[in-house]
Amino acid sequence: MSKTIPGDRKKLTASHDLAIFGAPPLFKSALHVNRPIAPDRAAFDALLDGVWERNWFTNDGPLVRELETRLADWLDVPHCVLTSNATAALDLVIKALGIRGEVLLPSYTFISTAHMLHMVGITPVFCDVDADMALDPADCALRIGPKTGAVIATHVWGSPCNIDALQKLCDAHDIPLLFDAAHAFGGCHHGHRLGRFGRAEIFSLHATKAFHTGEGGVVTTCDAELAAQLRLMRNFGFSQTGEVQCTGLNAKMSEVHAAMGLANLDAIDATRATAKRVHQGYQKGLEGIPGLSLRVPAYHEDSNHHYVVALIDADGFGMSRDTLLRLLVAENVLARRYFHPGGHRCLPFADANAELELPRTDALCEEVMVLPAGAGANIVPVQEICDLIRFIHRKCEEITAATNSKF
Ligand code: T4K
Repeated sequence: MSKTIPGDRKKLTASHDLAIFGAPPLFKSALHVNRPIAPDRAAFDALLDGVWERNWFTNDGPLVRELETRLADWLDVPHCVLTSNATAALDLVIKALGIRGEVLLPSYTFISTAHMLHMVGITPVFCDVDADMALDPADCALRIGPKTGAVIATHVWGSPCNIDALQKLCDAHDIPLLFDAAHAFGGCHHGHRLGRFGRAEIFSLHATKAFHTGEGGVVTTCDAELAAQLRLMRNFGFSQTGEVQCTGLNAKMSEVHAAMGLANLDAIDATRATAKRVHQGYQKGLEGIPGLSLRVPAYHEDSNHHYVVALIDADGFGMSRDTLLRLLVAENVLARRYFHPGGHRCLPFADANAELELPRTDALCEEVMVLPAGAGANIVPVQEICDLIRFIHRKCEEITAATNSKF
């Protein structure tokens, strides 16, 4: 897996071999978290030829319709509605379902959901996560009230959240359950691919996702009426005959983006196999390092393996996650913390939530480190990254002593 990373590596024998002390970085080029997979260029070009021949670039074009049909088939869900991105898709779903008041969501998720809610006048109610890092149904139950209009749970890191418990809770309160499936294309629950659960699921098809269209989103649902409404709403509320049937906005996917999706869908099996291989490589390579554990999803039957998520316990590992990140970034391993510092501590929500205590979220924000991996991960030198982390752990006392003045 390391063949495409050029150059001779420096040998790591003493702590002063690390880039933080002035040595050259271990990797000549930056290793990113979730670099996009580029689709086969010939397949993409062939699809674009058709776009040029038809001179039809957007507005529910044939490639958008073909991708919707193929996604419905692949995900085994009756309705797929493609959009310009997942954030716009969520906006449409909220408006189509007439959701108001308060919406429960995990604090440990991408800030776009809370911002979208805020922008449409809904109050996000931040909840804590469970041991699987996903929305905790028990904490949700404590925060549901008469103003709660919906629950939006994230299938974080590509595997399902606790769908069954959340559905039970929402059914008991007669409120819609939506899933933010931005991370989770290809994840499975009870042997079914995600996409058919809750009232609707919303996938991001951003370039960094397990399956992508460059920019894009897709709403999947078993609700035919909702799907029809979303189709109108993504196109300013216009029907096929040009009449305005409801309020809407421009959330359409273009033909060029759909072409990217079709070309990527052709390669999805290979993409998934690579992601799994990389994940397994990290599992093996990082095994037994004290204070470092890889996230193993509790509810997953088949994660998409797109994210490699490590937890760093500062006492056990010998240094904090942030110190380790600095050392890795200096070596051009651009590992990242994620969803930091948690939605309830971000603008514009921090003041209103100053007293809110979400201990698991806060702990994750201190401990999570996402490693270079994902769909484009066939260029990630997994073993070398693992060896580097192991070396840093072995030398942590020496490094800490020498870096005390730096950090
Ligand atoms: N819900 C959740 C749970 C989400 O994670 C997201 C989006 C959403 C909802 C909303 O979905 P969308 O409305 O976006 O469809 C990225 C993405 O912009 C965002 O889509 C994503 N989640 C979020 C978690 O990640 P950044 O700022 O953290 O990463 P970015 O774009 O800098 O890319 C990551 C790395 O990939 C970079 O280090 C550089 C590299 N990269 C990126 C791009 C775009 C490349 O090498 N090539 C590229 O073309 O936001």
